[in-house]
Amino acid sequence: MINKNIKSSAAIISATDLKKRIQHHLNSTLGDRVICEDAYKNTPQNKQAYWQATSLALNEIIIDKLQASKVQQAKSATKSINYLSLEYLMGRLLSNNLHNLNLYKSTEKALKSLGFDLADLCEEGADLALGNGGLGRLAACFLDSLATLDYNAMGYGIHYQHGLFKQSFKDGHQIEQPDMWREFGSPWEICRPEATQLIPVYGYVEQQAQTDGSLTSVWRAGKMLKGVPWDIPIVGYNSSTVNALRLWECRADSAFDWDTLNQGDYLQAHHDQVNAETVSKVLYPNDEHDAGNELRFIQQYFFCACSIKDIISRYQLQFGPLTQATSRNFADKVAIQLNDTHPTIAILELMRVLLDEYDFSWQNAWQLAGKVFSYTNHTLLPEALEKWSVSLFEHVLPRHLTILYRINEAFLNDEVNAMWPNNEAMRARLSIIEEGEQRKVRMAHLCVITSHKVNGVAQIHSDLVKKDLFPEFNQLWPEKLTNVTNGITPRRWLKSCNPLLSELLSKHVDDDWAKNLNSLSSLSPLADNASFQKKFMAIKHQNKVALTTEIKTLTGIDVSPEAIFDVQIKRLHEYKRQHLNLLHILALYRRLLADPDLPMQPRVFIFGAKAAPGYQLAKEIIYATNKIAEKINNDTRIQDKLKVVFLPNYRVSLAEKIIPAADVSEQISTAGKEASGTGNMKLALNGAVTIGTLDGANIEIAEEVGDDNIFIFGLTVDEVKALDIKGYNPYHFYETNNEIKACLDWLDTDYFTPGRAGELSSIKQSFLEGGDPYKVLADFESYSDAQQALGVAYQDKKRWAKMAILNTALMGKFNSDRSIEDYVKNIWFLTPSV
Ligand code: OAK
Repeated sequence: MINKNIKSSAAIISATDLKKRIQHHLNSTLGDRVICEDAYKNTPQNKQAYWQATSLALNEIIIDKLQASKVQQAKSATKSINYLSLEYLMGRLLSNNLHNLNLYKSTEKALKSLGFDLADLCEEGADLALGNGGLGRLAACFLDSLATLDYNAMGYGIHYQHGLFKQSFKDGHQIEQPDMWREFGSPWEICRPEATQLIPVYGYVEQQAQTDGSLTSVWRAGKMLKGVPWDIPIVGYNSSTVNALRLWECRADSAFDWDTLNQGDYLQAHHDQVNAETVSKVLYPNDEHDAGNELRFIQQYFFCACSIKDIISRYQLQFGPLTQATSRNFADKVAIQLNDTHPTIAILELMRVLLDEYDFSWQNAWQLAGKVFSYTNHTLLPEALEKWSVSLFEHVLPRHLTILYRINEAFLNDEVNAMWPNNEAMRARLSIIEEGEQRKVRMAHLCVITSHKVNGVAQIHSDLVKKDLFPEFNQLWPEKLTNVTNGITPRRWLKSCNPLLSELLSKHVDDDWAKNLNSLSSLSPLADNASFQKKFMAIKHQNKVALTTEIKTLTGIDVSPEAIFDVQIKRLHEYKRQHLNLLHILALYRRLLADPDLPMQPRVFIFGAKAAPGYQLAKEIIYATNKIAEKINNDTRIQDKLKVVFLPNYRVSLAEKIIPAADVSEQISTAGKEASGTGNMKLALNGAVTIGTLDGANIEIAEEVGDDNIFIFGLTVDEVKALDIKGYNPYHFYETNNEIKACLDWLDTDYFTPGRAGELSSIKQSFLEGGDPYKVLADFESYSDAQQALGVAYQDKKRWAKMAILNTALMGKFNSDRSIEDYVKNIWFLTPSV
């Protein structure tokens, strides 16, 4: 019962045909880069060439489908969703594309006859790491689902020359190196010079008298940027659709610069303007932290402006001129989703284009904007809520600022005043402009005011968005704020990354589970079945053996696959509380030193995390983890009962190796801080059992798997709030819990950093003098108890197998196809093109 109903136009391509196509690229496209003698076959250069030839051969097939999809989408005249995101964490594409086209097996065969192993070749591809973390990976999962469900969708973003930095460790410290994902080009991208856009920036606004006596604003731009699009095809799974991810590269518009040069002193006045090429040079490596400088602002504007122009020209190509008279049709055919506030300027740019270039009245332009835009909020952290200074706006986008003022004025005078007449405090709170020494633009306010729908990304998060973040907006427009719980694509996060488990599931599930993930629930009755348990756990063991080898290669550390593999993989942030995990590791270590015969299942704690280069404490947590790991891993007294591994350069392709091998999933954020989490879903889908707080999507995971199959601990959102109101005193826990005290005092010694006492003290300080903002000490005891219970559960092999199987079986809700269908039904109102 394998791969029911796989229908793919590409499925008819045979291994022989694929081999010919690969050979064609080896011989012609790649010229003499391949060395044919057997002795050289497996050199890195040759493997790269074979990877490239295979990718090029596949991309040819994909481009055919892309063209066919465009024709079909035009024919069906379906509404499109345009997903605007500053980040896309695509990972590698070869294996995923092959699986989605049902060509994996035949390509494997083709390559085997050429003397290569496909899985091995897939490792040659660079990750497309054009994002930081959750928000960027979600965008990638959503593109996969949109194509799978045959929706007409375009992803828009920036073609960063350098994606997220590469991480390595030097004496335990994080070192950052530039990411060179396309140093010599990428076989997956297609340049589209015909869709180049010119983007004005800087300059000033002039009032021009019209013949009827009225005044219009004319923007005299000071510089022109050129946006060159690169398309990356997005292949649906077992569907007819291939969509595109369109990434804009910024170049100087030399013609414009020559022109302004002739104006002499005018150019001089703008000598400090950013250099065009720097705009798409590098991804800002901050996760949930506002970078706040001019280049970042221009990045946002640049990609929004290119995308809005492109959306309009695609619309006009298909449906004819955009005018006030046809504006209703535009709203029927175009939806634009803002992935957090980073693309907010798209709202102002659409308004500007409609007003200044398409002669729309204010009323018509504003109505249209409200119909097409919707906004997703991905965090409640105050430091991530974007605010740009009014003076920067004025300098870079003077025309947009005048539009923004008018939107604000209308909103305050009409809507706010009607609801709260003459209420100055309310006006100040809801105004898009934050008054103060430096006046600022609140980007989230603009998004909420304009959009017809605003969603959070898990039920509890959406509730908090309503209650705590935007209570007044919720009062004004009770229908506007809503929830769409996040999801993950089961294609990448099970089918492609865990082939052994995928095969087992396909043998026991009638439906094509990679499309209909809910069908895995039919496995539930097998959770108690001894023979199925054996098979399921044997696969987990095999995946653990593979990860053991990877760990040895990457770190030199020996770990045993018999141990519990306890995994925390995500960006490093205090709210995610890697340091709670670390504190518990210290406690376990102490307990083992006090009693080396302590009965416990050996444990390997596996971390993967990048810290933002400017986030000092996050880097110190990485350093502390590495130093503590070094000491523990080399301490023979504890008989290998405890190991700690920090895998360098955590990224999508590394996640694909760790997740299938995980026994335990650490989801331990302070309640109310993690909007949703998606790693929690990936790990549970692959049979890891969660230890977690009642935060984000953990709550919904617990609802699905039931309390017996998850380890929940810690303060709830309401308890965290109550503690804040009462006044939280971390010293209380330090003084009354001996284990906490001993572990924190340990960090002040040179035990883990011989001869350099105090190197790890900043973590203790953050808990005590720093006030422990994320309540690590308050949750420690409850976490430690849950860990104890988990260790006991693991030793009951049958109980654990049942838990693991049920986690896999009951993740259907978290298919990103379901998330997309929620957006379609409640926000975008699309119909499939096929
Ligand atoms: C990044 C930058 C600014 C604002 C939010 C983010 C972000 O990555 N947020 C994360 O988004 C994920 C997808 O919705 C959620 O699962 C994470 O909980 C959230 O932290």
